[in-house]
Amino acid sequence: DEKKFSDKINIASTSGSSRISHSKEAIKASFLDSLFYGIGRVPALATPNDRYTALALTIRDRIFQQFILTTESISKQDARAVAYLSAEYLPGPHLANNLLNLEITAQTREAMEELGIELDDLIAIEEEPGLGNGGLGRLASCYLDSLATLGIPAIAYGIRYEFGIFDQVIKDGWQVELTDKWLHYGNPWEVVRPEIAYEVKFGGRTEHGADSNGKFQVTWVPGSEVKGTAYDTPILGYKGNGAVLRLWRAEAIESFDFAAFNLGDYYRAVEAKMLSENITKVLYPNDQAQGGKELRLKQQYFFVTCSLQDIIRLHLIQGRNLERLHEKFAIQLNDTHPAIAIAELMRLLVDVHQLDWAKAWHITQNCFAYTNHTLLPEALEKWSIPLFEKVLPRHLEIIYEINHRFLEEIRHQHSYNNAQIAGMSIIDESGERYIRMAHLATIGSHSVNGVSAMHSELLKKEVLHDFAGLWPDKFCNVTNGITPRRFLYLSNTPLAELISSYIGNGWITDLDQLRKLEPYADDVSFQNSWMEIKLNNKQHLAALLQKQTGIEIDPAMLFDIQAKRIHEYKRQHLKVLHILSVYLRLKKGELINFSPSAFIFAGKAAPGYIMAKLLIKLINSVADLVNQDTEVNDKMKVVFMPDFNVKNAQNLYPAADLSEQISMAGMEASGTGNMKFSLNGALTIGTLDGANVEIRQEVGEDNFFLFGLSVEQVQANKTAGYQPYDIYQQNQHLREVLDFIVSGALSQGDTQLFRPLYENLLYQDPFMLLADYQSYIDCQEQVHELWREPKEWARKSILNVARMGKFSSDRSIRDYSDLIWKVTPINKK
Ligand code: RUG
Repeated sequence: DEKKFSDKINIASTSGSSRISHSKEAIKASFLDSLFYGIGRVPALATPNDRYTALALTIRDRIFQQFILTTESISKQDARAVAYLSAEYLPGPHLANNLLNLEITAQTREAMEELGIELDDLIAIEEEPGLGNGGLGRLASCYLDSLATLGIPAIAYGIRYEFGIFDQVIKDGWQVELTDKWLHYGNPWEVVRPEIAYEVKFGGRTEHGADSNGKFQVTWVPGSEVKGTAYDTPILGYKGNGAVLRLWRAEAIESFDFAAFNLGDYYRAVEAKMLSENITKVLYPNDQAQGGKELRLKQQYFFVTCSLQDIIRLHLIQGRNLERLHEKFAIQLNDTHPAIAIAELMRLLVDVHQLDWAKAWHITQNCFAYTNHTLLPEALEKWSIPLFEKVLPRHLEIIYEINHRFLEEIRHQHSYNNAQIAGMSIIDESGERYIRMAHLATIGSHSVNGVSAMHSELLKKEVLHDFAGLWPDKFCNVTNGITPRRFLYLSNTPLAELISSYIGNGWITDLDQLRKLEPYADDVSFQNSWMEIKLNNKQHLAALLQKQTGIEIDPAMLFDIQAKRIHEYKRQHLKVLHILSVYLRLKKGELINFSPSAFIFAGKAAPGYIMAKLLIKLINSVADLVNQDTEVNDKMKVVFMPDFNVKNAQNLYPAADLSEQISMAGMEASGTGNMKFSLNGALTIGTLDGANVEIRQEVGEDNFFLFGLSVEQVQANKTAGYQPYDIYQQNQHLREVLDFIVSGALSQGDTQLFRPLYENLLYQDPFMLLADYQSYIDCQEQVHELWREPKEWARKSILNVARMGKFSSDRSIRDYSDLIWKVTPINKK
C-alpha cells in the first residue's frame, strides 16, 4: 500500500542519517560497497573504469540525498516550476563538479589515497556527455547549474543521444570525425525510469467528425508510433539544492510489431524496433544551419511531446486543474528547436484533454517563452510543408489555425497591409512553402528574448521587427552568463583560492563580490601571486598540448587563444592573417620588439562545412611551417588543440593571456567563451559584437582591446557596395599575406589548395575580414606594447576578473526568473 509506505517515511530524518555521511571513512565504506554490491567486483580485478564507476555511484548516493530533500520541499511548497526545453546540453564531466558542489573533494581524495587510488586518475577517465554542438548547449547546462544553486524548482528536458558530438582528431592537418563514446562504458550518473514513458505518434492522417456524444473531434491516426523513456541525471547546485536533467530515449513499442511478428516476419519486427531507436541515435552536428532533415524534425517533436506529456502528468498527479497549467509551469524554449511545442500543447489540450481553443491558447501563450540565439538567416529554422505534413499532419492543421487567427487579428484590429502580413505569417509563401519556426515561437509565447543587449536590439530591428512593433512588451533581453563554479572554482582552483584568501568565498554564489578585488589590482604582491598562478596554468596547458600534438611551447610566451566552433563569421582566418603577417615581418627582420607568442586554436567544424574544414587545414599548415622554421620558432608557435569539448576547454581558459573574440560585428548573438576567458584573467581583443559590448562596458574601455567596424559601419559598407579587392590592392602588406596563402609555401607547392578561401576573401568577403584587417593588426601592436609592461598587464587582468560579476549565470537566471518566469526560490528547511 503506497500511501502507508509514504506515511511511514520521514524524508528529512532518513536522508540525514549517518549512513550516508560526508566523512572520509563513510566515503571509503560506500566506495567499497559500490564496488562489491553495486558492480560486483573485487579490488584485484577492478579496472580503472570499475573504480571510477564505484566512486561515481558513491557520489551519486550523496547527490540523491540532497535531491530528495529539494523534491520534498518543492512538493510541499507547491512552488511554480521552470521546465527548460533544449535539444542540446553540454554538462561536461560530472565527477569533479559534483565533488565540488558537495564540498567533499578533500575527503574523497584522502579516502581514495588510503585505498591506493589517485582521485585525479579517476577524474581523468570520465567521458563527458557531448549532447550539444557548442555555446547553446553549454549555456543550457550553465543555466541548470544556476537553477539548482539558486533553489528554483526546475526540470530540464532534452534528448538522450546515443552518439553525441563527434570526437575530432587531426590527421595530416585535416579534421577527421570519430564517433563519440560517452556511453561506451555505461553512465553511472543517470537513472532510467521505465515507468515514465510516453507514446509518440508520427505520420498517418487525421479524421474529423463527431464523437459518440456528437461533439466535434479530430482524431490523429498515426502511421507509426514509438515510446520515449525518461533517463534522469540529478544536477546538484553548489551547496545543496538539486534540479533534474530528464533526457528521453526512443524505444520501440513492442505490441506495435506483433502483427509482423505473428506472421513470422521476425526481421520486419526487429527492423521496426531499430528504426524507432534511430530517433535518438545521433546529435545533428551543425551549430548553425539546421533543418530539412526528416529525422531531425522527428527528434524535435519526439522530445517535445514526451516533455509536455510529462509536464501535464506532473501537474495532474497533484490533483490540479489543467486549466491552471500556466500558473504552475513556465516553459522556456531554448531556440526554435523545441518550438513545435506550441502546436503540440494545443493538440494535447484541445484534441486529447478536450479544452476549447481559446482556453487552450491562453494556457499555451502563458506557459511558453522563447529565447532566440541567432540572426543568421540560414540558422532560422524552417520546415518545408510537404515534409512537415508527412511527419506531423495534425500539427500542420493546428499551425494553419493558429496562423489564420493571428493574421485575421493583425488584418482587422491592426490594419496591417498585405506585404506586412505576408512577412509576419508563420507560413513563408515567397517561393516553396515553409513553416517559419521563429514566427510560431514568437506568436505562441508571452515573452521573446535575445541573449545579449546588442543581439536583443538587432532582433527587434531586423529579424522580428514587425512583431516587436506589434507587441513591444513581449520583447526583452537576458544577457547570457556562465557558472563561476565550473569555470573558475573548478577549472582554476589555485586562482579561486587566491581570490578567496583576499576577499572571502562569497563570490562563489554572488559573483559581484569579485569587485572587492579592485583595491588589490595595484598591489605588487597580489599581482605576483596572480601572474604566478597564470604561469602555472600555462605550464599545465603546454604539457597537455605537447602530449596531444607533440608541439612544444614555452610557457613564458604570450598565450593568444581562439577557442570556439570553426565558422567563417567567427573569423578564425583573420587570426591566421595576423599570424602570417607576423611571420613574414619576422622573416624580413622587422618587428624586433615582438614578444614571443603562442597562437592556440581549438574548435570543431561541422562535418559538411567545407570552408570551415579548409580553415582547420590552413591553421595546421601554418603551424607546420612556423613551428619548424628555426629562424622564427623561438618567437612564435602555432598549435591547434584537437577535440574542443568542456574537458579540454577547462584547461584552455585558465591559461590564456589574450582572448580572441573577433567575429564581424552583428554576427555573434552573445558568445560565452568571451566571458569564460575574461573570468580567468585573459584580456580580450574583440569587436563590438554580442556580449563583447557589455564585457567592455563592465571591465572598462582601457582594459579591453577594441578594433574593427561597428554594426552600423558594417551595414553602411554593405550598402555602399563593399569591394574587398580594392582593399587588397591598396594595402601592400595585406596583399603579401594573402598571396602567401596561395603561393604554395603552406602546401608543398600546391597553389590550389587554399584558393577557395583566398578567392572568397578577395571577391566576396562576406564577413569583411579585409575591412577589419589593418585595425586588427594595429590593435595587436597595442597588445604587445602592454605585454612588455607586466605590472600593467597584471593590473588589467585583475580588473577584468574583478568586474565580471554581471556574467554569472546566476544573474541570468535571476533575470529570467524576475522578467519572464515569475518564479522564486524554494525555502529549504
Ligand atoms: O552562436 C550563438 C552564440 O553567440 C551564443 O552565445 C550561444 C548561446 O546563446 O548560442 C549560439 N548558437 C546559436 N548556437 N546555435 C545557435 C543557432 O541555433
